[in-house]
Amino acid sequence: MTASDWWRGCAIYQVYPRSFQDSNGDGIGDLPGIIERLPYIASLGVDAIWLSPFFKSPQADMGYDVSDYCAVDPMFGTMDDFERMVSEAHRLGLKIIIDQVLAHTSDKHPWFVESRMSRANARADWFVWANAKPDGTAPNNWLSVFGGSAWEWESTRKQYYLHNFLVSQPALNFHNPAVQDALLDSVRFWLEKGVDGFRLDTVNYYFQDAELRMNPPLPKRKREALNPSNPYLLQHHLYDKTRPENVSFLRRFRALLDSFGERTSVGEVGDEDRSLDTVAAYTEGGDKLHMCYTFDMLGDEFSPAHFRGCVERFFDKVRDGWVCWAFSNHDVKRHVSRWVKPGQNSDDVARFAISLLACLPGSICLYEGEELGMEEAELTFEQLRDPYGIRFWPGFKGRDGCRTPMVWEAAQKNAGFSTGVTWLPVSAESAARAVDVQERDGGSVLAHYRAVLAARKAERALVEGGFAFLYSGRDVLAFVRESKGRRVLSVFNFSEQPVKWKLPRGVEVGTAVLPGTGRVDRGVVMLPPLGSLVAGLK
Ligand code: TEU
Ligand code: CA
Repeated sequence: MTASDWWRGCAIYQVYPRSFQDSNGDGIGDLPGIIERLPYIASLGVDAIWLSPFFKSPQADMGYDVSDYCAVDPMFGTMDDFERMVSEAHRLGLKIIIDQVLAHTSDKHPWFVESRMSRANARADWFVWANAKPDGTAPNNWLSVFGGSAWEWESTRKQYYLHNFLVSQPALNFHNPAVQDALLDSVRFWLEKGVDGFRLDTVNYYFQDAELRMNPPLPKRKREALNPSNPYLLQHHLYDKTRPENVSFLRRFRALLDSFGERTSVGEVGDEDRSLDTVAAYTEGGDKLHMCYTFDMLGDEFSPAHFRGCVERFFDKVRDGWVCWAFSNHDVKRHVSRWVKPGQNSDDVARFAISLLACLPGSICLYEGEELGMEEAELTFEQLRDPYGIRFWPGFKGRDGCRTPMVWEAAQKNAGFSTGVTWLPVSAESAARAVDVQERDGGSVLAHYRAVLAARKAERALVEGGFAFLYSGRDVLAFVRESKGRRVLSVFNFSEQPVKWKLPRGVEVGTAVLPGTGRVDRGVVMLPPLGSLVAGLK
C-alpha cells in the first residue's frame, strides 16, 4: 500500500461535536473541547476522525442543516479553532474527515433565501421547485424521511420546493451545473484547510428524477425497515433519486480530491432497497468515491448468517469498491443495546462486537462512547432534541439516545463533559463508565478496544487481507483473512452457551492475534458465551 492508500483498512473514530467535550460551559461540545481530547482519541489507536457537522447552522437537524458551508458555527468555535484542531490532530498522527451535507442546505442559507423570493433571480433554479397540480396539491407523492410530504408550498413563488428531510432542509438542484460548481468550491475550501477527507451525507439523494415521476407502491418483497412507524419507509423510492447523473458529479468530486493527493471519501448510502447497486456505481473504477457504507450492520440482526451475508453480498456486488463498516453512529440505537439479550452483560457484547468489527474485511468506523460500552440512553419526551424523534414519538424515539454526552471523569460534574447545563442529560449509569474509571481497570471495555485496535493495526491480514468463510451456523461464525501468505483465523460464538467448534482438517492454530476468551484444545476451538478466538494459522 502506498501513502495515498492509507484509508484502505483504516479505523475511523466518529466525533459528534455537540456531545464530545464542552470547553465554555454552555452545555454543548465544541472544537476547543475536541482539541483538548485529541490525545485521548490518538491513544485509542485509530487512524482518523470523522467529525459530524460543525458548520454555520440554525441546528434544526443538529448541524445537518448548513447555512454557510465555509464557516464554523460560533457555537462550536472559530475558524482559528478548526485550523488548530487540524494541525494538532496531524501532529498526533490523526487524519481529519469532515462531514459534507451537500444534498440540502438550511432554509436560512443565503442561496435558498434568494431562491425562494421569485421565479426569476440568480438562484431561482438552485433548488428543486415545481408547480402545484391543478387542484393545488403537491407535484407528486414523494415523502420526507422525517415525516409528511416531501414538498412544501412557498407562497411568494407560488411553487412547491422539495425537502427529503425537514421542511427547513430544502433539496439542492444538482441538475444545475452552477450548484455543482458552488458545492465543489466549498469542498476545495476545506481541502485547502488541510482536511484529509470527507464523509458525504446522503450521497444517494443528490439528484432527483428530473421528470418528478410518482413513486410506485412498495413491492411485495418488503425491505427491512429501520423504523417501520415511518410511512417513508413503506414507499418504494424508485424515482426520487436518480443515480446516473450522480456518477459524473462524483467523478468531478474525486478529481478535485486527487488533485490534492492522499485524501479520502466515504459516502453514506442509506434508505434504499438496492443500496449495493448504488454503492457499486459510486465506487467502482477508482475514479469516484473511495468508500461507501450502507445501513446493513446498523440494524437489530445479530447472527453469524447476518454478518456473513452482509460481507458476501457486498463483495459480490461491489467487486472493486471498498467498504467501511460501522455498528453504531449518531443516527441509530447504540449497538450494545440493540444486540444484548436479557441476562447478558452488555460489556461482553461490546467486547465481542469490536473484536468482530476488527476482523471484517474493509475499513471500520467507531462511534464515540462505544469504546466505553455506552448504552442507549432512555429519555423522556421532554428531554428529546431530535426533530425526527419528536415527530414519531413514541413509535420511534428518535436519535437522542445515542447522542448523550461523552463521559470523561466519573467524579466531575456531568462526568467532565461540561460545567454547565448539558443539551442532553448525562445519566449516572453512563457516568459510571467514564474514561478515568476504565483506564484504572485492565479488564475494561476501553482496555479491550485499545488492545484490539493496536493488534489489528499490526496485523496486515486484518487490515488489507482477503477473506474466506469457513463456517456459519446458528452460533458460530468462522473465517480466514489472508495477506501475502499470512493467514488469520477468526472464530466467534454469538450464542449464550459455550460452544465447541472443530477445526477443519489440516488447520493448525498458532499464536493469538486479538485478545479473546477462546482457546484451542486438541483440534477443537472452545468458546464461552460471546467468546472469540482470533489467531494466526501455521
Ligand atoms: O442521515 C441520512 C438518513 O437517511 C437518516 O435520516 C436515516 O434514515 C435515519 O437517521 C435513520 O434513523 C443523514 C445524517 O446522518 C442524519 O443525521 C441527518 O439527519 C440526515 O442525513 C439529513 O441530513
Ligand atoms: Ca460549548
